[in-house]
Amino acid sequence: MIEESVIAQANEKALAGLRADYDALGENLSRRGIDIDAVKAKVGAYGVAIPSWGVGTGGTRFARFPGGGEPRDIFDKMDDCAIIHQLTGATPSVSLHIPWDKADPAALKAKAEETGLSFDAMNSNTFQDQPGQARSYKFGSLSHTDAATRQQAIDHNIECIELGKAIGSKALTVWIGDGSNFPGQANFTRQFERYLDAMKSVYAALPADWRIFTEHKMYEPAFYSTVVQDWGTNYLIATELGPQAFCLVDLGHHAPNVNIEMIVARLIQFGKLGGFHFNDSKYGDDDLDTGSIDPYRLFLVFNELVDAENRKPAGFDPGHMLDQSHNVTDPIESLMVSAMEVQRAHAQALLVDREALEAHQEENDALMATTTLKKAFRTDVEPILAMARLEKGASVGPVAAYRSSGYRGMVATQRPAASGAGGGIV
Ligand SMILES: [Mn+2]
Repeated sequence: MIEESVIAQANEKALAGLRADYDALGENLSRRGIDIDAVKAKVGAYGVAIPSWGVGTGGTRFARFPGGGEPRDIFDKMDDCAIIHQLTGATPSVSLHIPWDKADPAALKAKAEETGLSFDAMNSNTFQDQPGQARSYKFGSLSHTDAATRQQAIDHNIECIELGKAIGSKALTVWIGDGSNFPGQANFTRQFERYLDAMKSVYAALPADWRIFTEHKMYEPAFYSTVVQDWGTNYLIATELGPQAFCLVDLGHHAPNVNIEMIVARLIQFGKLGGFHFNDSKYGDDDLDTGSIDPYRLFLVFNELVDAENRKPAGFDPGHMLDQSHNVTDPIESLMVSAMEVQRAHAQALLVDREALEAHQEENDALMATTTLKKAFRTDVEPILAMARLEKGASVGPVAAYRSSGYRGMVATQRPAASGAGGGIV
């Protein structure tokens, strides 16, 4: 961990300016009928999970350029995740990917205790073959034409649940690469029937207090058809499986310009929104840092979530996780900035004057309705985020504190340079 005194000294230097900015914003919000401390309390209570695979340097299908001091295993990854949470106060949990993060459950629990982190959703992996694996996933996993291959994929998912049970996780996220590359290669209906049958076996192994999240993705690695390609198919799956099954929305898994916030609203309305993989994209599943391309879209997603929180629909409890690939930045810095971008969108959405918005909607005043959203989005909520961090003992300026701590240079001396193997991007 980073020396507390390093963080405290930097915070001390920033305090007077932050206090002035916070008070000025508080006065502005007060005129708008908003209590800044109430917003800060909600921001402070918010957490987004870190994907274990996000702390390593990612890559593209062309190349990967490893950075220094990359984590060698899940224990190094959890050390990096602990730094992210120490500095931002916004990332209390880590999501494991199996078999990449497979380890002795007692050792994982001990590491969680040591780092103060908990375990978010488990993630299964049937989109690549592991050394010594009996049957290949080249032509699919849970929807494979061969029953024994499907069973192998089912067994792997159940193994993920078992490990998750031992370390206190409460959810399994399933994303498969199954699909086809040529028209005629697969029978859409038979393939989806096989998938549903296999998923019913996985669902049957869920503990009563667990949820299963299925993640849709339009294309890649299959480039002609994908078995779980969009939110409609995802909704069918969650409905077919039962009340513990929900849809996971990865922001990058849609066609460009798709109205993701509306998909979110639909899934909330019908009680099937399971959670998010936050990231950003320009062209496809780019896995760019959250909020780096289209922060307004992120705000609009949170606008739907805050709207739902206010209405409190039964069972509404979506999981929040980052899922991105850091190819040209230090992953710890990208994950800190991304976690704060998610918090920012949440805070901005909390500022929306919902009473006014509803009135404008009722009166069909399109201009004033959209201006109401823009007014919240345009508000610089940084003083709220920074004050929430300060009060939690985290850092007012996480990236600057991280850089001055020398953490990356320190772990680079302890962790040998990794090979050029591809990063996991899901
Ligand atoms: Mn994802």
